[in-house]
Amino acid sequence: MSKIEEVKANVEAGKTKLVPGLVQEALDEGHSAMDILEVMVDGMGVVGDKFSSGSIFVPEMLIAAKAMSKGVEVLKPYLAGEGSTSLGTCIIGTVQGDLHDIGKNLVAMMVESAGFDMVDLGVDVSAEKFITAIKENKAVKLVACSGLLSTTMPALKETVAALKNCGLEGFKVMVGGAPVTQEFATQIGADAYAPDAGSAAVKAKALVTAA
Ligand code: B12
Repeated sequence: MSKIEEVKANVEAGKTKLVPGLVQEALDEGHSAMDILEVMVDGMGVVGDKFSSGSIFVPEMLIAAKAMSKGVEVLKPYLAGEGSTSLGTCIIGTVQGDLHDIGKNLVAMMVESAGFDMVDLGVDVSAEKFITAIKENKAVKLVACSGLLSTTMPALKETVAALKNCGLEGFKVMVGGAPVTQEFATQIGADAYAPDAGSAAVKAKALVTAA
């Protein structure tokens, strides 16, 4: 098994202690940070499929998520560039009712590296909390909302509506997460959608520089 395959297998198995070392070894062997990230994301896909088929349960999903987060910590300096000039502040969070944060954390990391100051509100974030954060922070140019469950897609819709109707201006709203599509994003009135963290960073920059 190659080092990169070992990373994937150990993320799937939730080997929290082994994954960081294996990620470092894969980097040392010359694998790119993006390639290592990709196999870890694939590993989480396998974990999700096993959960769907009933061969694993929530605790196994949770330890796999922890293992991936530990691996991402090692990759962070290699993935994030140097955002020297600030494009403004980005407020990010996972919408109310939703506790998934790996994808949101990756988006935060990449958007920050594109040049934004990042304010991460965490998970289970209500529309009111997003709005309060816009009021409390300077130069908010972007609000990024993540949703991973089909059951929290209505919360994404409500959040976008609340952000658009709160009377505050000067920021764009971007949405994303596994069940979200461009079509859904357009339907709920979001300014942008991106399928992954890399394209989220590109879109975020384009959104605020085009304004
Ligand atoms: C890990 C995991 C968990 C962990 C989360 C831990 C954590 N700290 O995040 C735990 C165990 C807590 C969990 C719980 C549950 N989960 Co879960 N989980 C997963 C799993 C396996 C991986 C998710 C993940 O991290 N993927 C890797 C990241 C990198 O990908 P990502 O999140 O999609 O993010 C990328 C893009 O979507 C995008 N993106 C994400 N956010 C944003 C935001 C913006 C603005 C933009 C532009 C882009 C963007 O960019 C990201 C990076 O490239 C998925 C399976 C899967 N295939 O996704 C199921 C999955 C999402 N969970 C599922 C379910 C059902 C649940 C539970 C309801 C299970 C239960 N019975 O309790 C609970 C719900 C808890 C809650 N209220 O949130 C289902 C959802 C089905 C559905 N369509 O609704 C899935 C798909 C599993 C399955 N196949 O059934 N889960």
